[in-house]
Amino acid sequence: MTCRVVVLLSGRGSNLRAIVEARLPIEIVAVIGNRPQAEGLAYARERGLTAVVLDHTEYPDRAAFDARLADEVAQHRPDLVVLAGYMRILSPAFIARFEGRLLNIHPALLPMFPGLNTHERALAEGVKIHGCTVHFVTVELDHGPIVAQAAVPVRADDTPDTLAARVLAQEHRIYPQAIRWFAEGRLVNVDGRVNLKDDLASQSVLSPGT
Ligand code: NHR
Ligand code: GAR
Repeated sequence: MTCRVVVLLSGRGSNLRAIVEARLPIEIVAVIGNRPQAEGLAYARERGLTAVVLDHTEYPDRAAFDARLADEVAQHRPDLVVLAGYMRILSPAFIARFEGRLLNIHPALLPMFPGLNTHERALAEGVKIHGCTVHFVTVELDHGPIVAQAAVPVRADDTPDTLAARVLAQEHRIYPQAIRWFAEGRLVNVDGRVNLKDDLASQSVLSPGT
């Protein structure tokens, strides 16, 4: 049975595109966006995917929006829910319904720089290595079990934009890879650590490369 995937996004959708273009053994059964103008939704429609808009500004509060969002996601009977540039913190009630099958890509080497504006903060701290992390989503923001990471160098003349672009190229490599591992049933969660089945030597740390 192919893995049914629902993608949540808020913006550009380049990670969605990378996932689609990786030709994974998955079926993207819906792409749901909270901003009507999100480019990622336009891309999904172009590809003939089911694209759903749920505009959070039309709901009285986060709990009401998340309840509606959870019902919409559940309707598509996902095996996996993928956050791909989804910019709204998910309420505990939402997480409870999908925990263990919720992945996020975060543009930093967690547990450094959880939250927003990660590239600006990395530059301000003067770190020499930065990167991105795929993790399972839990109630505690950007603190769920880590599935894969990729590192990039920080250059002296970097701006938030040049650094973001270097990190984004790595996001496009490791997110499809992590989703493939999930779909193949190879991610094993042991005491909050994720192991890759048949690969105890941690190939899930992906260094930058070609
Ligand atoms: N929800 C939970 N419960 N746990 C996580 O780990 C989550 C999550 C929802 C989204 C992605 C995350 C990231 O990778 C993510 C992880 C949004 C914010 C945020 O502060 C922070 C982290 C992430 C996503 N959002 C503001 C809010 O009030 C709104 C910001 C905006 O709309 O531009 O929700 O970084
Ligand atoms: C990506 O860099 C992703 O890691 C980040 O937003 C960008 C979305 O790009 N996610 C967050 O910051 C979550 N708070 P995309 O829409 O082109 O995939």
